[in-house]
Amino acid sequence: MSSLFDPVQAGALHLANRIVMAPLTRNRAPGALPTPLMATYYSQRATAGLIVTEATAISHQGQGYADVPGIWSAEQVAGWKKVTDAVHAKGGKIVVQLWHVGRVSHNDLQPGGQAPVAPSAITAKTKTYLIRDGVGAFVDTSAPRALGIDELPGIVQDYRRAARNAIDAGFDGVEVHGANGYLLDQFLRSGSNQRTDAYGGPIENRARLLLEVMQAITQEIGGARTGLRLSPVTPANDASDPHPQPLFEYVVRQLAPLQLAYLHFIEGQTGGARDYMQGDQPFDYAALRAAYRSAGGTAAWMVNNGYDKTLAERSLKEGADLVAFGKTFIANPDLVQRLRQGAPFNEPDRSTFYGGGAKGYTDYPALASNG
Ligand code: 8OZ
Repeated sequence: MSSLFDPVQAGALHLANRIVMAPLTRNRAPGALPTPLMATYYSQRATAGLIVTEATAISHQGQGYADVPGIWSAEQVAGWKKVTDAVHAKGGKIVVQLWHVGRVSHNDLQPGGQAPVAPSAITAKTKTYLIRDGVGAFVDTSAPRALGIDELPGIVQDYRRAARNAIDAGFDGVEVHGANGYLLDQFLRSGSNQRTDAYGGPIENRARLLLEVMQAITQEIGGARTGLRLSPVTPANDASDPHPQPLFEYVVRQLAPLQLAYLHFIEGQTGGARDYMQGDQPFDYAALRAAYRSAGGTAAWMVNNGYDKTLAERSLKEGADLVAFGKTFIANPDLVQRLRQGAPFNEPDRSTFYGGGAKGYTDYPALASNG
């Protein structure tokens, strides 16, 4: 039986262990540019089997928070190259998480101060994060406008270009952010998608944009370098749908032919209850995986949300291939070693999660090296 510390192949990615650093928004990229400090931060965590970067905007329109990085310009690609070089120098593997926030944004963050875009003109009951005069604050998201059907090919193209940029920047692959109530999840779920065209209504229509994006990216860089994150029941960012089981089973069956590197699931409420429900039945993750496998899907199965070592090992026994750790990785750059030794963990400091500099970012201590 495999352990957390055994290597695994995820598509084209050969990973030294099954411990993944989850994507974590840190708001330390002013002007959407990756910095040398980010290279230090990620390289400190290079013993993870795989690092998934913080969510990274595919376009200016895809931005929804202050000081999050992008991957649409040559300058951003050059900044990311320093990050990937630093991680690779330490023997690590790193993919970039590709992000379009949709309605979870603010006019102040959008090109020309315009309204954010969404499947439908429904404001998300959630907050975003702005930095004004150097002071960070959570503020209500702005009212979005509904995307015209003629605008969707451009968004697919933005994802495709971002994936190409990721390879040019030296990433081992990409993870598409299809979770947590951002654009692709807004299209999937009925609470945010009330369109009456080919992208709204029945499940096949609501899944269309996500599947077009996945097809475009896998054509561009190969399925074996492409992962996807989904969160079937999370209420994050006002996401809602009363019937998640058939929706997400449809999605994974459609993804099976793409031979992705991995599928990444947030189980339950992001950062919260693992047994959170939407609709009237618990979500059945085993049935989801069975639907994917019986459709021929070969991607590694990555799980996330509130894992500790015991739960992680149980999950591997039950058929998961990879386990992503979030907040624990913020505070423990050498998490792999600590899990292996059963060493205690540093506690994360929430006050430095979003924004700031080295404090609470690159200054968490590693264990003294034992040789
Ligand atoms: C925390 C703060 C801002 C964004 C997500 C990208 O929830 C995020 C995010 C998390 O996926």
